[in-house]
Amino acid sequence: MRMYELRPFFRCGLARIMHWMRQHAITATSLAAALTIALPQSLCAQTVRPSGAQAPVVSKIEPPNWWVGLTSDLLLLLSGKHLDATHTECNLPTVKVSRTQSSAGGDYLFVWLKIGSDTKSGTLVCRFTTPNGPGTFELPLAARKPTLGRFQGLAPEDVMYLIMPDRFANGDPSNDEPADRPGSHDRSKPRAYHGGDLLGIREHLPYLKDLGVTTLWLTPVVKNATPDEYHGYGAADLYAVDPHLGTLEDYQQLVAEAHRQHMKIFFDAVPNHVGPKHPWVNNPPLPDWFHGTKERHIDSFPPVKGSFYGLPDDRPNDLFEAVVDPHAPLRLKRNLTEGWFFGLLPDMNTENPIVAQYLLQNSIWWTESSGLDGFRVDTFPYVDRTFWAGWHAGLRKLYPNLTTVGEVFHPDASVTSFFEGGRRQWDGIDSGLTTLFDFPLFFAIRDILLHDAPAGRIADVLRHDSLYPRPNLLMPFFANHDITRFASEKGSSLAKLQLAFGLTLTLRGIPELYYGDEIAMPGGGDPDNRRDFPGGWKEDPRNAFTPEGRTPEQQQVFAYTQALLKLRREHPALQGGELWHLSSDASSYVFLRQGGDERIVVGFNKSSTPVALRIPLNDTPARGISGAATIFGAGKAVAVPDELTVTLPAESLSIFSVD
Ligand SMILES: [Ca+2]
Ligand SMILES: [Ca+2]
Repeated sequence: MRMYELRPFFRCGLARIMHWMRQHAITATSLAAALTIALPQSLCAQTVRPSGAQAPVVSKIEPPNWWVGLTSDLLLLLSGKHLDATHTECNLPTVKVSRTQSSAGGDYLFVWLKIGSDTKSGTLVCRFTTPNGPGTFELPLAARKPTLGRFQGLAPEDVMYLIMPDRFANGDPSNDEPADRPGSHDRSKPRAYHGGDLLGIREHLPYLKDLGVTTLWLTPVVKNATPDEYHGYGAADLYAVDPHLGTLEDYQQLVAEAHRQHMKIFFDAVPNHVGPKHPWVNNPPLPDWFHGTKERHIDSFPPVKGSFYGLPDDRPNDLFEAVVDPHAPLRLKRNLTEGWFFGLLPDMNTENPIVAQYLLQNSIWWTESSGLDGFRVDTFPYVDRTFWAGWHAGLRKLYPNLTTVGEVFHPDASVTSFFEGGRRQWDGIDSGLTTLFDFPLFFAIRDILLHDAPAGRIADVLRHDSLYPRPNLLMPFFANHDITRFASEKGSSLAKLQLAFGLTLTLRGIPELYYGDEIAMPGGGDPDNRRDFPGGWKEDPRNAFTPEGRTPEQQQVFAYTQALLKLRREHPALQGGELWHLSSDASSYVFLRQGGDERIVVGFNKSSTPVALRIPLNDTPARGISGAATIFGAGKAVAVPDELTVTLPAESLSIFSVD
């Protein structure tokens, strides 16, 4: 028995405990042994659990702990039974209960606290009165850790790497099938848990550092409930790490160790919905906790068939277009923000201020608990914009450097750019979002390399950068966990995969890579695109985390990616430098990156034959150069002050330093 489990008994009175000890012939000299003796619940029944079957029971407190000097307001959500509190007060004079509200027949109690700035760390003990007797709850209040080196946010030199923790590396086989999740683990089933965990990631930080990435985005680590929620997007408890992945301490240790190795960790936040097995679904804390109910709700599909905007038939009609449209009636948008995702996932009523405060506090709790550096924000357009404004304002007040990256899965920059924060849109709202994954560029890269689209599509995407407040923070990528692996797309090849890395790591912005692409991992659509990293399990026949464990093809792509990452690290122009188009046509795109004291030219040729280009420079920032040297790839460049002659081999990307 741990010490804190004895607290309710001591609270019921030492005299009673002494009496019980005498009755059971336990002497004072064996008092210490009481720490390991299970004291009977009945001992304190009259004080902790008042008479009758209706006595209040607190089974869960969210958040389970907090910090002094962090926020002055705190909303607690107590779950349990018979929590119809009529009066609540706490033991610290600097903490006031400003309001309470019980709901769902007493299954929940909301408690609003005002935490004075002079509050000392310790355990807050609160007592409440109900018609059926009193109850108590406790809230540990800790001092904040020093903030130096935590909550860092992204910088131009960063490169993000997306990991699905269940599929990366198994550091602790003992948690593969937690006791309360029987039958959930089976590596032969693509939708079951495979055993990867947080310790596995921590153990492989040196591999990631050697590859050259700086920032890890982990798909959600919160507790899920069904056997096929290995991906983490079906939260059943927003205040717990899924036991397959480890513990909160494992998450804290991962962040701390990443920081020690000068890496950053991003948390996948999903305020839009919880999983279908969350206890709230059958018993919500408030009647309007969700948009609708399990039995009666709208879904996230478009209410109209065909394209409302007259777009080509092959462009899927989606609600994102209506949401950014200042002329669209609400009925065209409501399914997006209030519908249950895929008709399946319970949609949080983020317009309700109590829900909004719960969700903001949850994000603060993960940040403060771990020191994480930013949030990848799931399903960003599916949540009302007023919520995002408040969520970002609340986070930024505490963590000004924290970066948020929104998922807006859409090919059109006029849609994606609308969601970036930093300015009020036509609705008067600044979403607060730092930046976005560059989905328009993702579609262009795949179309160019795999579907015969002209190379000039890159310039076409980039000309829309005028729509974004901070285009240099956009996140180029060619893969994530929702898309068929590049290596398994029809028409793919190792050469094309390398070109996808080449473009992603040299175009403007902060790149995102998907685990395993650096070793050309294959895989079809979800969940086949989430296979186990070979070598992450000790029983694996090959260990691709090591050079000797890689096949020649795996090593080829790994070495290519590693070399590009090293080059990006060594050249500030490739990080935050300005980008200028130099030449663009159906088969090639040549661009300049200029930053600090250096100028870098990148030449991309998608065609199966070499190209030779004479590029005038006199109206570009590259004018006046006197030399060019190849620093990556097999291309050649010759410079005269007003012209650059570039020769690019078939299916290649070359990088030149010019001066
Ligand atoms: Ca494991
Ligand atoms: Ca929603």
